[in-house]
Amino acid sequence: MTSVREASFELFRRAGMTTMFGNPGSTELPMLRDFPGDFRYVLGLQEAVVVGMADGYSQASGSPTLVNLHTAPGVGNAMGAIFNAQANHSPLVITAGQQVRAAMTMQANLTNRDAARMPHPLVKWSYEVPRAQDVPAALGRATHMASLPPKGPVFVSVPMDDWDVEVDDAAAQHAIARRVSGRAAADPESVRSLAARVEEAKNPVLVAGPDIDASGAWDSAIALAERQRLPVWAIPAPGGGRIGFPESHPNFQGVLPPAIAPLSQTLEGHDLILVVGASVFSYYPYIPGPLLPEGAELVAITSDPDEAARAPMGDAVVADVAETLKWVLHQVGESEREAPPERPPPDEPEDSDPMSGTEAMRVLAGMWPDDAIAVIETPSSTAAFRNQVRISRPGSYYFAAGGGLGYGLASAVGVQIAQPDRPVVCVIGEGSVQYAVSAFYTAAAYEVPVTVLVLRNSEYAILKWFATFEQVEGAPGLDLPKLDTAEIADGYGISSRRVEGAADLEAALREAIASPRPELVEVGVAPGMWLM
Ligand SMILES: Cc1ncc(C[n+]2csc(CCOP(=O)(O)OP(=O)(O)O)c2C)c(N)n1
Repeated sequence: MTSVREASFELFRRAGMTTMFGNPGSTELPMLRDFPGDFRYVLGLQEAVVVGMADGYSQASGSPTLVNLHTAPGVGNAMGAIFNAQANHSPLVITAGQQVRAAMTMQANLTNRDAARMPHPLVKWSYEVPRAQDVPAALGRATHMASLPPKGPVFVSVPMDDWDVEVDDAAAQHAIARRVSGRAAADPESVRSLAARVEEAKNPVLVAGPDIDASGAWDSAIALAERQRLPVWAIPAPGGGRIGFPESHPNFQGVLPPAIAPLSQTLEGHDLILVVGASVFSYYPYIPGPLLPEGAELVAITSDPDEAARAPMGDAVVADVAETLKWVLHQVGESEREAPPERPPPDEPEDSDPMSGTEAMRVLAGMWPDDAIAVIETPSSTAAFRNQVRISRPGSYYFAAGGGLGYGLASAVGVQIAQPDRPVVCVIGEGSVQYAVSAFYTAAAYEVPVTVLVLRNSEYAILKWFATFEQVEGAPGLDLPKLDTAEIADGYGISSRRVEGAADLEAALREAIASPRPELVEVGVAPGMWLM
C-alpha cells in the first residue's frame, strides 16, 4: 500500500524539491510525520519569512521550491511575500494544511473556509483537492504549473487526514513520472522580422530586464549589444528583481527612471526600443507624459503572455527569452554603428558625518568580492548601490520586484542556502529589517553565513522623499528613533557590530564576509535619499 504521503514525497524527490521551507502547526504535522532523511526542513518563525526565504532559494537555485504553511492564518501571514514571489516569477509550490474533511463543513477551529480563494489573485493556480487520493496528482500539477513560463507561485490546500489515505498506485506512478518542459520558441517569422528591425533601425537601444538572468540569456544579451553596438539600459529599479546586463560593460548606460515622462525622455533619439525579459514598464510614481519618445517604436520579448498583453504600447514576442535572443543573434550581422557613449564612473561622495548612503555604497564597491551576490532592500540607497557597485555577473542581484518589504532579509537567507559557496550580502534599511526580522533566527539556527549590512538613518527616508514629491506635509510615523538592529540581531544569535566611518565599515565588512557564520554590520548614515 502506498500512502498519499509516500507518493507525494516521491513526487517532490523526483522534481528535485527536497528542501522544504515551512512553519508547522497541528494541521501540518501529519504531512511531516517520519520526515524522510534525504529531505531538509528549513524552519521560519513567521510565514512571510518562510515564503521570502523560499523565494530567494528558488531564484538562486533555479528550481521549483516547496513551502508549507499553517492553514488560513499561515497563508494570511504569507500574503505580502506571495505578492512579491508573483512579481519575481518565483516557482513556489505552496502547500497548507486544512482541518480534517469530516470537520470542514461544520467549520471546526482552524478550518480554512475558502482555502483556494484565499491566495487566489497572487498565484497561478489555487486548489483544494476534492479526493484525498488525488493529492499527489494535484501536487504534480502544481509543480508543473509553477515551473512553466511565466514561472510563479501556486497553492494547494491539503486536509490533514489525507496523508495516510491509500492512493491508486497506477495513477500515482503516472503523476510521479511525468516530465513537462516548456521553453516555447518564437515563430521563425517574428524572429526574422525582429532581427531585421534591429538591423535596419538608425539608433536602436536595448532595455534589459530580469528574465535575461532567470532564463540564462546573459551571454546572448551581451553578444547582441556588442554586435549591434546597442546602448543598454536596465529597466527601472523598482520593477526589476534581477539584473539583465553587466553594469560595468562599456555599452551600459544606467538604470531607467521609473516614471512615464522621465523614462521616455531618457530614451529620446532612439527609433527602436528593444525590451528583453521585462514588463513594459513597472512605472512608479505616476508622472504622465508620452509613452514613447517621438519617432520611436518598441518591441518586447517576454515569456509572459500577460506582460505582453498589458503593455500600454509597442509590439511583443511571447517566447522563451534565452532561445529568442539566440535566434535573433544568429540573424544579425556586425553593425557599422558608432559605439555607444561610455557611462561616467561613479561620483565621489562628499565627506560627511555620519557618512552618506553613497559613501557607504562606495566602501562596499571598493571591497566587493567578484563572486558575491547582493540582496537589496535599502530604499533610499538602492540607486547609489546600482551606481557604485555595478554588479556584472549573472545570478548576483536580487530585489523584490513587487516592492513589498520583508523580502530582503528573508530571501538573502534563502539565496545563501541555495548558493553556499558564494558570499551573500544583504544591504538593508533598518526599517526594512523589521518586516522579516525573525529571518535572523533561521540564519543563526542553520548557520547560514549571510552578511547583513544595515544602514541606520533613524527614519523612513524614502517616504520623506515621497512626501516632498507628493506635496504631503505633516505625515506622522516617518521617524525611527532608537531602533537598535545590532542589539536585536544579537538576541537572535547573530554576531553583530556597529560602526561609523569608512575605514571601520570596510574592515567590518571584510571580516563579516570572510566569516563562516551569519554576521551583521550596522553603519550610521545621514538621513536623506542617495541617488548616485
Ligand atoms: C510591506 C510593506 N509595507 C510598507 C511599505 C512602504 N515602505 C516603502 S519604503 C519604506 C521605508 C523603509 O525604511 P528603511 O528600510 O529604513 O529604508 P530608508 O527609506 O530609510 O532607506 C516603507 C515603510 C512597503 N514597501 N512594503
